[in-house]
Amino acid sequence: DLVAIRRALISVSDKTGMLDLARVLHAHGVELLSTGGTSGMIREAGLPVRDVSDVTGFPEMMDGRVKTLHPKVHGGLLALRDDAEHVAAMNTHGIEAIDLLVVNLYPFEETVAKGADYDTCIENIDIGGPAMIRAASKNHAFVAVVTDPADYADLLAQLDANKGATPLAFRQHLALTAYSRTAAYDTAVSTWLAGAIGETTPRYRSFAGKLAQGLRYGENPHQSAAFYTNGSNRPGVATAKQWQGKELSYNNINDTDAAFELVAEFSAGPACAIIKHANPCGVGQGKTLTEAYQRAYQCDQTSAFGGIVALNQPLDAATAEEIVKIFTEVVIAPGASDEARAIFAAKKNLRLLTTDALPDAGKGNLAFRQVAGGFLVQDSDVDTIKAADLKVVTKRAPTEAELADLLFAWKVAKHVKSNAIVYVKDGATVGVGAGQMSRVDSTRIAARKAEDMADVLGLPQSPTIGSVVASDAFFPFPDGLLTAAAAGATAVIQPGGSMNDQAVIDAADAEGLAMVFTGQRHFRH
Ligand code: 93A
Repeated sequence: DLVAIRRALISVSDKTGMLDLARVLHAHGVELLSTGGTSGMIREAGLPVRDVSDVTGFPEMMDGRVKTLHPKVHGGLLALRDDAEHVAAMNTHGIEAIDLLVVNLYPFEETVAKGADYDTCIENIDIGGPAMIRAASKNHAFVAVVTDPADYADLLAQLDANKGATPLAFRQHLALTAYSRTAAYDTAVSTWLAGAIGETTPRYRSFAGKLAQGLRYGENPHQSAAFYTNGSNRPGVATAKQWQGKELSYNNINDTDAAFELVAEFSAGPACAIIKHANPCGVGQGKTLTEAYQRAYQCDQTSAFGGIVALNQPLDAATAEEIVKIFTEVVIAPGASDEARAIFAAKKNLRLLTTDALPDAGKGNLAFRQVAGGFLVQDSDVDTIKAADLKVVTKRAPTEAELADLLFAWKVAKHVKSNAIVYVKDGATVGVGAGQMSRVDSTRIAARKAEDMADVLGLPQSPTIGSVVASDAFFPFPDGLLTAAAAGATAVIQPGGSMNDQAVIDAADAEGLAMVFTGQRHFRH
């Protein structure tokens, strides 16, 4: 299954490493064919090269749209060398076999990322390149195809080890990479076009990712896993710089994402979110970042152990000193001072990630979820409510302080798995109930956790007394609201919209609570 390489076609947009590769191929006695820009570079380097236009007998034309789309090229890539009819056709039409194809494509993804106009994006859709890649990949029984400069070293190692030939298993591996590349390329084109023409439900929807990292395991050790990135430059775990600590795990990546997206909701002053199992176990604002961290930590010290900490401002030394007092898995922040990094350096297991900025909480990517037989796609939940959007439904309107806490609680509730109940006091969560099948259970659990913390901290009373409470969806019955009132909440924020709204409002009035409706819910399943 070894195939010697006698003739190679090189046509690359990204010329990285191309000349070194051409030199070694030449040294192995390989004849080089190439397209305009690539052949110019090879010739200038003093290596012999034939222009594809000489092979095809046609000039490159139409701004290069037609360069390699010709039977002399595609026949040379597709012909089965052990099929008498194919060989006869090659002889009749003067088609020469091409044993190695080195192509990388017009930089379509980069062009889109730069914000280029419609016509420029169109012009950067490579047609001839993918056509050759797909042809060579189909014929991997005889042809090797390299689509990424990162694979040149492997190719050369194979040629060295096999006296200028490539083994089948290697060609199969290259074909797989090549087909994944053209699939991802076309996905980038269709995703861009859907956005450009404003079509949200194209008939087919595909997603492409680039392998960023193989992971040691998935959610559990018996699951293999990997991390793929999609080229988005949204600040977050995919683009962050890791300063120290071992590799992030699958769960770390998931939780770090949840933490950073949550803390990005708060841009006014210092804020901190601590995440466990993708749910916040504490979110706090403070005059300083240290205070924000302390207040987040105080919500649920028990759960915060081994958590993920996200900050909305660069990590400073004082906050770093505070964080290292307990075991934390990951800290992510939009920057970190040298002093803070020095403090963390002593904690070898603590991972520190920094980004250049916070993600824009008002903008998001598509979110998708797999089900058997397909996947669901939706806009990510980026809507936020302002005070002006709220409708007071009770006799008593919230005080200014309650209103500030209600809006804070609402932002947090959006990031808690449903059914979500969040008690907040003075700009910090004091009880979070997450992921229960019944809303009243979430209400009880959050209140009970707050009481537990009162015991731990030696507080005279539960911190839910005098708090406000957010519910991510409406209370279907008064029971949940009454549970919150019994825990000491004085004001409520919820979407409204239940058949029983009036009964819930009456219960709130009877308890002297202030309640506002958002008209919008934040399910998160
Ligand atoms: O415009 S194309 O789609 N038409 C073609 O026939 C064609 N053949 C190769 N683009 C084509 N290519 C691409 O040209 C390759 O995929 C490669 O990215 C690029 C290399 O051009 P040059 O050698 O002139 O720099």
